Amino acid sequence: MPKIVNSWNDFDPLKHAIVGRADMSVIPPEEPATSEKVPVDSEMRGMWGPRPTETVEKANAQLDNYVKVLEKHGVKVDRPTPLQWNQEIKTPDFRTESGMTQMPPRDILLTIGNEIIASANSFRCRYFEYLAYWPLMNEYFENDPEFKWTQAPRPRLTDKSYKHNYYDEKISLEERLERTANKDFVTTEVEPMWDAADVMRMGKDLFIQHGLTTNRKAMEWFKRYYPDLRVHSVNFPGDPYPIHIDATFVPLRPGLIINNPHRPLPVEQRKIFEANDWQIVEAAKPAHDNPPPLCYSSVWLSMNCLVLDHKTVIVEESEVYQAEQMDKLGMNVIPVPFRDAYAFGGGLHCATADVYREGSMEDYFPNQVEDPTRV
Ligand code: ABU
Repeated sequence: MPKIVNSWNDFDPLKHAIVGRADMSVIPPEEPATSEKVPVDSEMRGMWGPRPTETVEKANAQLDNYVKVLEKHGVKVDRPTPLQWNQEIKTPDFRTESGMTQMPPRDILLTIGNEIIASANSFRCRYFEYLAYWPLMNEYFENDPEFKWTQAPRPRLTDKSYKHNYYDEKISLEERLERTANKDFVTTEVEPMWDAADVMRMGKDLFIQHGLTTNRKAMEWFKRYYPDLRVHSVNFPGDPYPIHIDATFVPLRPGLIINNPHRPLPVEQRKIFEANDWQIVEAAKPAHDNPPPLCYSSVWLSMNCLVLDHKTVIVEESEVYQAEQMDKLGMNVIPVPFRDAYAFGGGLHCATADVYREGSMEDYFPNQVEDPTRV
C-alpha cells in the first residue's frame, strides 16, 4: 500500500494537501479566548452569527480556483466535509452558542512525518472543528499502514483555562505590546492548549509561537511527545495580537526566512539561526492598509504564502510588493486571488494543511549553541 502522509517542513516539494471550505461558516460569539483576539477598533466586536451567503459563495469560488491551481502544479488536493457550525457546543465543562468553520485546516492539523495531530485549540468555538477532517483522516488510515492518526490531549476549556478580566476595553496598544513582550496572555497554564498554525516545522526542530493561542504547557507536551525533536519557544513582541506564526515568520527554503518587520524575532532568539547560517530577511510591506470586511486577520496575510518547492511560491494576487520580493529572493511566483476567503480564517497558507511533501527529517541546525528559545 502506498505511503500517503509525509511532511517535515513547509518548503520541500508539495504533492498532496488539504484545502478548506467556507460552507456554513459562522462568526462565533465572544468567549474568554476570542475576545482578546479581536482588536478593540475592529468592526467584528460584538458581531456574531452565520456569515452572509454571498461572502461564503465568493470565498468558495476562490478556494475552488486555488484547488485548480494546485492541481495544475501537480498537487493532489482533498477537501474537508463541512458541518453545520451554527449550533450550540456543549461539554461537561462549558457551553458556547456556535462553532466556526472548516476553512483553515492549518489551525487544526499538524503534520509531522507520517503523523497528523489534531490540535488542542483554546477557542471553545473550535472544539469540534476537527470533525470536518475526520473522514479524510480515516481514509488515510485505511490506505496508509504507516499513517499515525493522533488527537492531542483535549483541553477542558473550563473557566480556569483563561485569565479573568484579562480583556479590558481600556487597554492601550502599548499595554498590549508590553503584555506580548512579557509573555502575558489570556490563557493560563492549567492544561496544554495550542493551534497547529503556531508551529513552524523545520525537520528535527519545531519553532512554536508562545502567544494568544498556544501556551507554555503545550511546548512541554511537544517536548515529551517528541523526545527526538528539538522544541523551541519563540515570541514576537511587536505583535499586539500574536496568533499563528505564519504571518510573522515564514520559511521559504532551507536557510531563508521572511520575518514580519513589525514583529521582529528578538535578537537573543536569533542565535540558533545565526549559528547555522540562516538568513532572516524583513518581509515586504502589504499592498493593503486594511483587511477585507468581516476579517479577523491582519494585513500581514500578505506574507501568508504557500511554498510549493524551494523555488516556487504561491502569493496572493494583489500582494504586488510581496511578489516582487519573492522574485528578488529567487522564487518563481504563482499569483492566486484569495482576499475574498481571508475573512473565513486566513490566507493561502492557513487554508491548507500538508499531507505529503517529498523529503525526510533533516537537521537544519546542526550547530547547537546556547539557545534561549530551547524548551
Ligand atoms: N492566521 C494567521 C493570522 C495572522 C495575523 O492576523 O497576522
